Amino acid sequence: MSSPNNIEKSFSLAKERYAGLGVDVNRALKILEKIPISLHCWQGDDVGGFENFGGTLGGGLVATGNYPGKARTPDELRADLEKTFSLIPGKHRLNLHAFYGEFGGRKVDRDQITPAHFKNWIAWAKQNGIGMDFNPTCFSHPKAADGFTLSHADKNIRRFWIEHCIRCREIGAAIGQALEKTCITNVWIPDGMKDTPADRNAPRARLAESLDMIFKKPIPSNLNLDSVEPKLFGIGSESYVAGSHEFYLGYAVSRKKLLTLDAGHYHPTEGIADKISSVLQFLPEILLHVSRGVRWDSDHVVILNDDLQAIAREIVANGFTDRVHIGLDYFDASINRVAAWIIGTRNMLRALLFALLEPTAKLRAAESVGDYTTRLALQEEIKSLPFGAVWDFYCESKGVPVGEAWLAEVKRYEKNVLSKRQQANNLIRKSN
Ligand code: RNT
Ligand code: ZN
Repeated sequence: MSSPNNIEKSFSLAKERYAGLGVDVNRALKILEKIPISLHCWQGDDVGGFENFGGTLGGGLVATGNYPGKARTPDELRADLEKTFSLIPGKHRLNLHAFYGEFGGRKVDRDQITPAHFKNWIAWAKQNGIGMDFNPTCFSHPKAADGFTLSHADKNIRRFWIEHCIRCREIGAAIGQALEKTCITNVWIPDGMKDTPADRNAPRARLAESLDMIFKKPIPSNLNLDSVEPKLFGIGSESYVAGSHEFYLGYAVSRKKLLTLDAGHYHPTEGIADKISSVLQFLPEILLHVSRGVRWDSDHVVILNDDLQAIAREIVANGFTDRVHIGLDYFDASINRVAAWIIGTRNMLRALLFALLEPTAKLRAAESVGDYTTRLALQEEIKSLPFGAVWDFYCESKGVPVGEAWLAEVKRYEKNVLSKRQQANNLIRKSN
């Protein structure tokens, strides 16, 4: 491993190299430290939640693997998140789903939740100085069992989910108020059909009407912003999804809502990077669910691949860092869950840093005179610039492990904390 001295030396050489291309490395780092990543709580327990009526994962979401040590309580999940945050440079956010409320052993149905059920989460976020985002949970519930929620043909079921979403916005506003940081409340519903529908229109008409009811009450935009998340198909909704891309794009533009672009929600070779500057012509702000689909919307841990770099590049090169809110959305139960968070978040940050170190002015100058040869040559040379030295220095300057050193800390945590949880599980199983 590099000594602090070598890290500084490599950094200063890297700085010079980038300066030669007109890139101000210190400026890049100043921008990077102001970009929060919203960490999705659901990586910590395989999208399980803390309700007390034993639902199973639904809505076409599938978490595979049974790596030991998943969080079983809010305190365990918070401990895992604290460990995660301590190994990632910068200040970030927590993205919470409604079924992670604390219900004190009681059955509190989704249409009954209030900010009080989230007071420990809010206090914890405040203590840690982080912002929060929020999500209605319109899946893993008996009233979502037939695959429809806000677009359901049954008025009572629609009413139930509308009430849930209304309450979630109120909770979002309470979060925004308490933390003095705007909360984004993102609505995603699974509604769709496995096989060819006879009526594609009616569920969409009902969905638009339900959404209008949910968003009827104005909430100050400094407290809560609403976002809507499209999807083209899912498991069990292969032939039809009511909340498709065009549906929600139209909805967001006409109702002045944010649009959530999830990297796994489009056709397998269709990325979201190119959508960013398209939709931002018509929407002031958007939310991203950065994810990685392998052959389908499989929600693999985000890796530093071309797709991720393209996303970061589009945000940074266009100066959209204030208009694009970055959240992660994946869940892998086959590896250490804390490591999964850290790997994905560090990759998101590395992609952003890589983009911040791009000599964009040079690339655009070449492009503007039609010199596509220079553009391509530079785009390729950039790939072997000393980016790693800048990243290492950034981690070091933020007091988090450099390079793979974070892994030893996670292994220690696994040995001392996570593996004990599994033992406790075994004990419970044996005594039954
Ligand atoms: C599902 C959506 C949605 C969920 C989370 C748990 O396809 O991506 O965002 O993953 O709300
Ligand atoms: Zn998503």
